[in-house]
Amino acid sequence: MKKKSLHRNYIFPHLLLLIICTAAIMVAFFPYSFGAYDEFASEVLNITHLPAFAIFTLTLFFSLSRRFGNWRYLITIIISIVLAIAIEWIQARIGRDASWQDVAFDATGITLALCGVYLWQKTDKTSLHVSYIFFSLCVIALLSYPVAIKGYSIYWQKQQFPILGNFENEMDLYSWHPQGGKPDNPTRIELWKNSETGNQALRIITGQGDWGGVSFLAYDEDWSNFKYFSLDVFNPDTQPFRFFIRIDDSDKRAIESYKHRFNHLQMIHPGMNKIRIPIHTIVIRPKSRNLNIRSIRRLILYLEENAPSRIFYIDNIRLE
Ligand SMILES: [Ca+2]
Repeated sequence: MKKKSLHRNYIFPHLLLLIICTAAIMVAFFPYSFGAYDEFASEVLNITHLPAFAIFTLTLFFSLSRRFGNWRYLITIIISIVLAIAIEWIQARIGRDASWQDVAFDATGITLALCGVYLWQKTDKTSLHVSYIFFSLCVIALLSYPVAIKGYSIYWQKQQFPILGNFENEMDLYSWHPQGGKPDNPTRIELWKNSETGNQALRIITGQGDWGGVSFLAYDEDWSNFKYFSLDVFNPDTQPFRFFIRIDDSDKRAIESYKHRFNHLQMIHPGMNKIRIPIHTIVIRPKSRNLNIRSIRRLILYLEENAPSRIFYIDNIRLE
């Protein structure tokens, strides 16, 4: 009878352990693609290290024989940490993203899980149990916050469509990213408010160097129902400058070669420049093929190679 119940007690954690390890190996070592959502998916995956390792630690602990006594804690910690480091070590060697941040998430999951087990085994005090659950939820909420904001910003960006950026809301800063310049003098961006009209625009301060400007991830938007892609560029300088507009579709060749994407050179004169490009022009511009206007992945506005540091403003980026 005792033997039977022991058997029942150990078969479940062992089975769960096997399932978790198989799932973790599939996710950690096999390539996957979420297309335009790759970056977001990898951030979500980073966070899932915490619950995954918490569950792994719990199942590992309970699948170890009770004969080990308090050694069960040490054995669990050692195996879990070795596994956490081994996953990153292997990922670094097969071209997947490996990071100490992931190991930190793993360690947090391991610590929370083992503290929980210890608390439940050593005391029956409900107040301690509740405090522990509250503390754990706070830690998880704090660590998940950046990913939650990122998820919300994607939803918010889609709600604004066909406006791609009017910069009236701080959320625009999650959609538009500075790029280029030099490592010690990178491009910076900020919302700028016109004190007379109250209108806000994006102020771009490019670092001296290559391809300084801004990029926007369009999440494979369908632009086929519109006639024009439009934007305003304000040049506070007394000299004109060369300004480039690049549009990629979701075809991976677009990122590999300029022949497979829309490229447009525009002179930006002193003062306000209202740019309006027919959608049809965008479709037929790539040298090697037509752009898939039903699946627009990326928009980049930038200055030429080795351009001097420059300040300019963009606003009302939209489809009409
Ligand atoms: Ca505006």
